Amino acid sequence: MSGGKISGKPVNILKKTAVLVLIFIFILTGCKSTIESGGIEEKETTTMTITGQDTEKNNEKETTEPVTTPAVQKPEPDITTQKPEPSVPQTNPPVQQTEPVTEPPLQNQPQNNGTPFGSHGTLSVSGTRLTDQYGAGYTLRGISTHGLSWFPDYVNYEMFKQMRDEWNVNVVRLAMYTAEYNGYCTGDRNNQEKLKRLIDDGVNYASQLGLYVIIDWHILSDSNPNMYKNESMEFFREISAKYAGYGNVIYEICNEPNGGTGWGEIKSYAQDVINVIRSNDRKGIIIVGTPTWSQDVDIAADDRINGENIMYAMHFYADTHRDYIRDKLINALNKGLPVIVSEFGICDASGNGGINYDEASKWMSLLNQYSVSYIMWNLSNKSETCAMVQSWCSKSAGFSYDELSEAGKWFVNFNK
Ligand code: IDC
Repeated sequence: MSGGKISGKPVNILKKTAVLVLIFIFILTGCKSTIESGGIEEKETTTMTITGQDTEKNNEKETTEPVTTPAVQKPEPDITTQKPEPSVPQTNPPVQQTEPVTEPPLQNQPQNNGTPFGSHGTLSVSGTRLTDQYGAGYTLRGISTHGLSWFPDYVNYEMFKQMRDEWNVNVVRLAMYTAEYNGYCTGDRNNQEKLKRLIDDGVNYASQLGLYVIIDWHILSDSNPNMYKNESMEFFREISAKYAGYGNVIYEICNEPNGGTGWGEIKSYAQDVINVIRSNDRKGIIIVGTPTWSQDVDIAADDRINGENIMYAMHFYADTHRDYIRDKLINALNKGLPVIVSEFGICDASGNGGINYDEASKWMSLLNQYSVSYIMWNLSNKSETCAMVQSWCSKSAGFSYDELSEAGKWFVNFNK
């Protein structure tokens, strides 16, 4: 645009043109004074043409030659063609989609038509991962309730719908503690019935919405699953008989063995509970917890349980469990073990402390790399870092972004 870029050629042409115009005016008017003033006008016109500040006035002249005037040829960048900035800053990189592209968008789909279960059907285990009814790899991405006895209100249709439609969730885990507060094995009969009704509600909402649903026998302070093995067998006999035909129900038979419970003990418990489930449901996915709060998947990888459609649980809390536990997961996967992260948090293992975004991101890239399914702990407004809802928010569905905790916001952004 600067004058320095202008070559002599356009100036010469313009000069010639100006002379022609002068002669034309002279012939027309025959008046000397007009010639003088016309000379001045021409100078101005020439200047305008050179600087390109008034291209319209000189249209006629410019049509006679290729448009070489730099000012015309090099327009300012057109801001209207630039990509608009997103109005909400993206704090997380988009999730790398490893799913087959056949999965339709979930929003505004009729129930069970285009929904996760409606599109993918009953899952199986193949190699290290889940596959859908067509044999394509499928990754579960979801959220776990807190203990059903503590926070029953979040088990409702609208909540599940929001998780599916707005948070891109395809599985909900129903966590039923066995020993803690009103646990299934420590509370009374009424309490057991209440818990079974909640599970039934949860399974039905999930089924109506075409979501997968995990029924989680949430052992924790009862560190050895054999402690309540009879109750577990009775429970899973009833549950599997009831839901065998649903196709979207997944059984998690021991959340987190701990307190030194060895893999051998877990395996013998698992074999018995699996037999009970298989007497009713021949194909449903069964998740088995592993030693040390479901961290020792590498041990399970060397001594697998017989049977089909069995997944092994790996749990992590990003600020506590780092490279050492990630290496266990990598080892197990490299040995071909089908692993599911049926529970994780991005704070420390107490469920509190700060969020460790860096470690969380390392974990999630690893899960993405191997297409490992993941389920975040927990859907509640408890005043703890791992709860997904702000503690001051008493709603039980229909959350706005600001009503989510930092952990909740992180999940929603990550799982977009
Ligand atoms: C925690 C809950 C907390 C509850 C406690 C009960 O977040 O509100 O009081 O259990 O003992 C797990 C467990 C899971 C824990 C969670 C966080 O599976 O039950 O929830 N955690 O401590 N394993 C590792 C961490």
